[in-house]
Amino acid sequence: MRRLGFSCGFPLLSQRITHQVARRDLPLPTRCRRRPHLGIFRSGITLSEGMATRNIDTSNARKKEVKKETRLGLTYKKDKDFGEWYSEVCVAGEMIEYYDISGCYILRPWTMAIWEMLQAFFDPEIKKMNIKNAYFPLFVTENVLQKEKDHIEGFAPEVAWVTKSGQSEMEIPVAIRPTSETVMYPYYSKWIRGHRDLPLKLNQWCNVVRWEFSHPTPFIRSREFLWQEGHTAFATKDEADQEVLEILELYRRIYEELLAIPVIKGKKSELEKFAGGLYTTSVEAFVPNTGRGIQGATSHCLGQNFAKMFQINFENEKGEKAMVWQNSWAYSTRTIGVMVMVHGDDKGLVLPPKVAAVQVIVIPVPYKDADTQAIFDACTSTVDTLCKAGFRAEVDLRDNYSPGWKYSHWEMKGVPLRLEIGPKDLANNQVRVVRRDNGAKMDIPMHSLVEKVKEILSYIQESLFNAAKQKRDACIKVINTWDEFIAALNDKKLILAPWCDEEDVEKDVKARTKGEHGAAKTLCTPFDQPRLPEGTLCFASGKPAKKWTYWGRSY
Ligand code: 87F
Repeated sequence: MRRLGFSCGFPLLSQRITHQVARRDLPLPTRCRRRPHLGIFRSGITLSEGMATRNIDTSNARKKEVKKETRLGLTYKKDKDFGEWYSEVCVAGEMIEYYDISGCYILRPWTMAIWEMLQAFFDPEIKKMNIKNAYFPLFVTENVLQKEKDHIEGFAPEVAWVTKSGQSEMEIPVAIRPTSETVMYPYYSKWIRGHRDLPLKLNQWCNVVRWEFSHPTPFIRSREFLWQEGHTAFATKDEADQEVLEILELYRRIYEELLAIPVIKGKKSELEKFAGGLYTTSVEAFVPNTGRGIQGATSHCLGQNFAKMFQINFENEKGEKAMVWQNSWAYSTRTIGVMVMVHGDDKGLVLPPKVAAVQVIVIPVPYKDADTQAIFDACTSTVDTLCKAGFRAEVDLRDNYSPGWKYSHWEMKGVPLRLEIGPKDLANNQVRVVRRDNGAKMDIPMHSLVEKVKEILSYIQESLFNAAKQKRDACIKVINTWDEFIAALNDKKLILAPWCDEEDVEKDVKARTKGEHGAAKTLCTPFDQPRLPEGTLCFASGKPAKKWTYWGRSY
C-alpha cells in the first residue's frame, strides 16, 4: 500500500506534520473517565432494576449507593465549566467521537442526520434559484493555489500538503483544498465565453481542510469540516448583489427556522471581510454562556477581483469584452456546534424537532405484574401511527436497560419528546408525554395522539427559539462610551455601539482589548439599523459615528 506523506503550509515555509497523536484538545473527563463511568452505570442498572436475579444486595444503603453511581449524567455544568461541558455533551450525546489526530472528529450518525436535515432544506432552495451541484477535486497544485497570492497569503500556514506518495517525494506536491476558489475559477474562465453562458451558478457539498493551530473545538474549529460552497458568476453587479442577500436569507432560515437560533444579518467590516472579495455579509449568532459572538455563515460579493486574476471574461450583448461579477457563500457543520452550545443543558443535548433524527422516543414502562407484551405492543403500534403520520419516531424496547436509564439516555441525546406507556396508560388508553426542553409532563388520549404530538413538537420548536432569543436579547448592551464598552465586554455582552467605521479604529480597539480572553472585534453592522441621532460620536475614536455596529469577543 502506498502511503501519502503530509505537510502543512507552503512547501517552502512548511513544517512537516508527522502523524501526531495530539490529544491536547481532549478534555480530561472524556479521556479518562467516560469508559469506567459507563461501566459503573451498566452494572448499576442490572442491580437497581432487578434485571439480574443473582447477587443482588437489597439493603437500602446499597441501593442508594448504586443509584447514585448509576446516574447517567454529565460531569460538568453548562454554567460553571462551559468548555468542558461542551466537549462532554458532544461525546455523551453521541454526536462526536474524538479521533487520534488533534482537531479531527468523527461525526456520528446522530450528527450526520442533522447535517442531512440541513442539506434537505438548503439543497432544494438553491435549486429553485437554478444553482446546480457539481463536484471539483480535493487537490490543488501549488501553481494554481499561488495564482491568487493576495487571497491566499494570510491563510498559507493553514494549507495542508501531500508531499509524498509511499516513500518517494512527489514531483509536484499537491495541497488539500481549504476552499475552492483556485480549484474552480480556472474552469469558470474556460466555460464562460459569452453572455449566454451567464449566469454560471454552481454549488458543491464537500469537505475542506484548514490546518488550524488555535484550540480545536468539535464543530466550531476543526481541521477538516463539511460545508457547501457556492460560487456564482454574473454579467452584472446588480444580479450578484441580489443573490448575496437571497443566500443570506436562506442562512437566516437555517438558523432561525430549523436550528431555533436567533441570528443577526449584517455586513462585515473591512477588517473582518473576506480579503479577496468586495464585501462580506454574514449571519451572526451569540453564545450567552461565554459571551462570544459566532459567525454563522457568510455570503460574499467578490466583485471582479477573481475575474481579473483568473481572466473570467465574456463578450457582452454589445459585443464588448467584459469581466464577470462573482459571489461565493458557505455554511458548514459549525451550525451544529452552535445548536449544541445554545440549546444544550445539564442533562445533555436539546435538539429542535425540525432537525432531530428522532423527534419522539417511545419507552415502555412495564411493572412487575403487568402484561409486558401488551405494553410493548402498544408502544410499537404508537410508533407505527406516528411514523405513518410523518414523524420521526422510535421505540426503545431493549430489555437490558431500565426505563429510568432510557429516560436519561434519550435526554442526553436531546430527543424533543418522550412518550411513556405503562399499565395505567394502557388501561386508560392514553400516553404520558414528557418534553425535553422544559420537562413538562402531560397525559394525552390515544385517539388524539397525532394531532397532539404535532402541536407539542411545534410548541417546542417555537419555545426553543423564543428562549434562545430572550437570552440573546438580554445580553445585548447598547453603549456610547469607551468605559461603557469595556464594562459591557467584561460583562460578556453583545455590544451595539456607534462607530466611525474606520479600519484603524477597529485595529486600535483590538489592540486595546487584547487579553487572555481574546480581543474584541466587530461582529457585523446590522442591516436593521436603529436610528443614529445627529451628532452621535464613535465610542472608540470620538469622531462622528457613521453606523451602529455589533462588537464582542468571538469564536
Ligand atoms: C484557509 C486556507 C486557505 C478561509 C482559508 O467564505 C484559504 C482560505 O480562502 C480562505 N480560510 N478562506 C476564505 C474562504 C472564503 C470563501 N470561500 C468560498 C467563503 C465561502 C465559500
